[in-house]
Amino acid sequence: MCRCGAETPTLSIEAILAPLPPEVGHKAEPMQLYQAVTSPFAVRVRIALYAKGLEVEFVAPPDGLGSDAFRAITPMGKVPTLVCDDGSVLAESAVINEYLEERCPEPSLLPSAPEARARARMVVQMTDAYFFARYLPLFAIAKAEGRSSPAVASGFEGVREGLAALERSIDASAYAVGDALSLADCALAPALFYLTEYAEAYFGVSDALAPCPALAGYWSRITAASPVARALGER
Ligand SMILES: N[C@@H](CCC(=O)N[C@@H](CS)C(=O)NCC(=O)O)C(=O)O
Repeated sequence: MCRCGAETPTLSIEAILAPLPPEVGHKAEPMQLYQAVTSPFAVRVRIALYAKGLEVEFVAPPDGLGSDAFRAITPMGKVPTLVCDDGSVLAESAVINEYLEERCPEPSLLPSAPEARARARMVVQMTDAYFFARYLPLFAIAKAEGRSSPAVASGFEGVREGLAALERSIDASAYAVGDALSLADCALAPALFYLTEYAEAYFGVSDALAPCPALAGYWSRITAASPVARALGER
């Protein structure tokens, strides 16, 4: 008799030793990722998916980004948004990647030492707070005031400061932190892609990485990592 009063079921030794059915821990239904190929935040999640060999169904936002129909699915109407196979809806690319890491820990996108794991997360957060939050608004400012405007020039100073902080935060290695692809690379590689691809055309800045030799070297190497090349190549 067990503590709840129900009778303990008897199990044969064969049943206990039998291999688990393949579906245990792996639901058959694919997760869905609302995304856009051009979004650096969706690229971030696609790098993680490809690194882990996970298949999800890619879905376009209904009626486009920010639409009422899309906001009915995800709070801010932004991509990426992941619909888990239990129906949970997850927004925010950094959170989605942390979920994928917890849900499918192998191959890991975090180093093993707690300090290195924290540094990988630090690079993700710094990329968002000190690069994307400063760089992306410049597109609207340049459109409204012109790419040579003082507002763009002073805004880009903030971008340079963010890059200098990232320069001091990454390892001198093929990867941003440690010796393997991590969540830090998922965030930083798309950021540097958007910088090197668009800064000159939109803001007249061709030398953004010149004062950052560690970032420039990193950028020249990280594109060889196949999940990064694949995700960026889809743009
Ligand atoms: N912090 C968000 C940013 C996502 C984001 O800004 N996505 C853009 C595309 S790059 C978007 O969906 N914008 C639509 C809108 O703002 O209405 C994340 O990391 O997922």
